[in-house]
Amino acid sequence: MAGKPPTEDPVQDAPRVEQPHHAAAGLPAVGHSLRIAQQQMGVRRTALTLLRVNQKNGFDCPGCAWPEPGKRHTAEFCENGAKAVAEEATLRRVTPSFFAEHPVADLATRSGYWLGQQGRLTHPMYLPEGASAYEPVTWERAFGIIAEELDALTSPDEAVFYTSGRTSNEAAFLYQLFAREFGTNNLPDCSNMCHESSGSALTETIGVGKGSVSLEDLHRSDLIIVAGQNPGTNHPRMLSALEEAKNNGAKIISINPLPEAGLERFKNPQTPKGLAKGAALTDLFLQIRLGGDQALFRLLNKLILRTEGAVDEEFIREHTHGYEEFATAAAEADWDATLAATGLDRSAIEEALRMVLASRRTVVCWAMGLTQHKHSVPTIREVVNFLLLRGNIGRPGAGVCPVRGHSNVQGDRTMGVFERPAPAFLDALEKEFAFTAPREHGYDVVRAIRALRDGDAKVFFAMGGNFVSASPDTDVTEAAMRRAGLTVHVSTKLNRSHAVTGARALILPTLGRTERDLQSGGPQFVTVEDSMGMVHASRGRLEPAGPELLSEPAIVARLAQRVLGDSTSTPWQEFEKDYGTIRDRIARVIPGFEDFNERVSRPEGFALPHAPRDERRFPTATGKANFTAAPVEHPELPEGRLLLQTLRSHDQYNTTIYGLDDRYRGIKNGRRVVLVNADDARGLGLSDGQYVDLVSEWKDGVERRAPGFRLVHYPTARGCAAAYYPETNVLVPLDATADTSNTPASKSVVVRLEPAPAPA
Ligand SMILES: Nc1nc2c(c(=O)[nH]1)N[C@H]1C(S)=C(S)[C@@H](COP(=O)(O)OP(=O)(O)OC[C@H]3O[C@@H](n4cnc5c(=O)[nH]c(N)nc54)[C@H](O)[C@@H]3O)O[C@H]1N2
Ligand SMILES: Nc1nc2c(c(=O)[nH]1)N[C@H]1C(S)=C(S)[C@@H](COP(=O)(O)OP(=O)(O)OC[C@H]3O[C@@H](n4cnc5c(=O)[nH]c(N)nc54)[C@H](O)[C@@H]3O)O[C@H]1N2
Ligand SMILES: [Mo]
Repeated sequence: MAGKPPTEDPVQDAPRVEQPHHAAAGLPAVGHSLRIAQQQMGVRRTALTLLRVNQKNGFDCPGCAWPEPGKRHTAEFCENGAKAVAEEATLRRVTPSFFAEHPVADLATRSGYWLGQQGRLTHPMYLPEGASAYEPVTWERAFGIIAEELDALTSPDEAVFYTSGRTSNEAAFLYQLFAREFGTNNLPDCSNMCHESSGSALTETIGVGKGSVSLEDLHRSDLIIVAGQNPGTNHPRMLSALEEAKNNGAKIISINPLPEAGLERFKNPQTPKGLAKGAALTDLFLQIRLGGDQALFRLLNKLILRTEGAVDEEFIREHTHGYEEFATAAAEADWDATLAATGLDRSAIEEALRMVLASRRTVVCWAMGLTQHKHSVPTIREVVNFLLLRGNIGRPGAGVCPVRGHSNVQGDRTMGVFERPAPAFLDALEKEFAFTAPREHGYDVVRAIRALRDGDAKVFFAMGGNFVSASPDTDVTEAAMRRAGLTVHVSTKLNRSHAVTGARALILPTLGRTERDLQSGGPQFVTVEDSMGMVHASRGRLEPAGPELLSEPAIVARLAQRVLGDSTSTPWQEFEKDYGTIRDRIARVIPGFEDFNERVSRPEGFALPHAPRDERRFPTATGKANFTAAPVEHPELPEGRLLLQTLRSHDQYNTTIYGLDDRYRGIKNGRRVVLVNADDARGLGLSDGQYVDLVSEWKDGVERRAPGFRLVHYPTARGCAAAYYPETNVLVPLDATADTSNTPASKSVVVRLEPAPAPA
């Protein structure tokens, strides 16, 4: 039997603190995930469902975007993938009677955890203007309402079409096509808050905004640097790849302000040895200050340049541009300034240099710790400089590895979900579909919030996600959303974005990855692209959560017909009937997808081309890989303040909260905690267990406050603090974004801690 959802809320947030762990995964992890899964879907469904995850004939895990190995285990999922599956395959339901019992004003008082725990959405629901509760609505009427609002706009650019990265390639392709036939490039997506900095930096330097390594490359490398990433929680299957690399002789350096358990030691539940003792993963831990990475890599680059025979001269001559200018800038890197910016010891950096010089094949992996700072783009460019110096791009066992988040976030971009589409992409789209595509760039996430806030955008449509909770500056974002005329969410589960609405609102329930997708043309499958550019099919098997649910492609196809009417010559009905016809079009529009239907029928899928990786060709403006020489920056920290990073606990998937524990960090039963170095706490006159308000300080002078956090002494780098997202999004100013990529700088928020009363 599956357990009942909680009826009370707020769930008592009463954190208990234990010692942090020094190893990840292993049997406790498997037991923990099965418990969560069984509460949601009972024993039998748990077993049936989990065995299908990431199998060649099964569905793609709706968790992270880590690739599947060629040789798969029966249980090719991880603890957190199991939680993601359970969250979707749950037997709990949110039906129209639930909405009658819970008016919007009531939903708005509930925690994200409570909302998510209520179960799957089953019916299209409508909140009329001035009404207090959502009421059931037919799909026909729902599409009619959206068409009315879109028709009434002065310009198509007053509509915003958001995507979260779980959307399949097929749905994403139709969605962007619909938005562009409607007349706008306003296609912000979760990438804008995530790996946009990686895309910006990589496109400029190597010509392709994606990672250049395969799983095989990782297994074969000599040195893997993991910077700003917590794979033990967020990409647990990556630990198996790191373990395999180590077995083949690789060394691992991890660069992080926090000692993350998964990187220290990994107990692989799929090998007998792993179960018993586990493998130590990290050979060198560089406990860096938040935002110190650019300075660190710049100094390493200087030291490499100074070492006789260390640079790959032939590669640099043949394949790169801007070397001289970069070498001049790097020569200025200074030990004292770097030690101050990074908080590291000289000896640790010297040890890192020895390991770098000993490696012929180096990979750098990174995630949000590098992408969510003001200077993220120059930081990632410096990582590219570092790899270029020793010819580590386009060589087996070496390269750049931005580890993506959402399971199809990379594919959505490939399909054209992007507010700044390349002209060549629009040309191909126009040719295929006989319409004139808008050329002006659209809004990204931050610009979309400003447009809603200022009344320049009036309709907000979301294909998945939880825009209100995921976005920065919660109060500003919520006020912006409430100004919209209509907000629409295509969703699987209830979340806060359904409770903070425009004048009118719609919730459109959709199928998840795990569910059977039957259309009039027969059973359908969809495709996804993983973090390493592998494309493969995903087939759900479970009975859909309700008979009313429509698939995402069906929703877009019907919406497009209703909104575009006679003005479209695109065969939307065909697309809905048979997704193979969508793939035929993708094959003609997007390079690398030739013979898409045929190639994706192979169980292991196929790899998209990547010019730098495959042929050391760099499709940049200069035709070469570009060295860049930005000035070194790092966050300034005023006296008596801390730099706060907002990050994920072990029991959450972005804004979806699975539970209240962060097991590896030793936090139980609570999320309102702030991790502070004991010496910093003492310096501020604060102590472990005390409650504080977090107050963010930004140059606009506005006070942003997150009240009531339990202070936890934690071995983080000096001057740095950490607390969970999305509770702390209220502290991230809308205008505090990364240069160039415009990604919210949610890993470097200057805060002061004010003593607060303990909760009653
Ligand atoms: N279970 C689970 N899996 C997930 C997700 C989830 O929420 N739950 N989310 C998915 C998504 S969308 C994404 S984008 C990824 C996110 O994956 P991660 O990027 O691993 O997620 P975060 O929790 O934000 O962790 C950031 C890490 O970077 C470190 N860090 C922070 N600032 C710095 C810095 O300045 N320098 C360095 N060197 N390190 C720093 C932090 O200490 C932390 O270890 O995970 C994906 N997978
Ligand atoms: N402060 C701070 N803010 C951050 C971050 C941070 O580290 N710190 N990280 C940022 C990052 S990396 C990201 S990616 C964003 C995430 O931003 P989003 O992608 O917008 O947020 P999620 O929490 O992943 O979205 C969860 C919702 O997606 C819906 N959903 C789940 N599966 C499906 C599906 O198959 N189809 C549809 N249609 N809906 C589905 C459910 O209704 C669920 O409630 O947040 C960003 N915000
Ligand atoms: Mo992400």
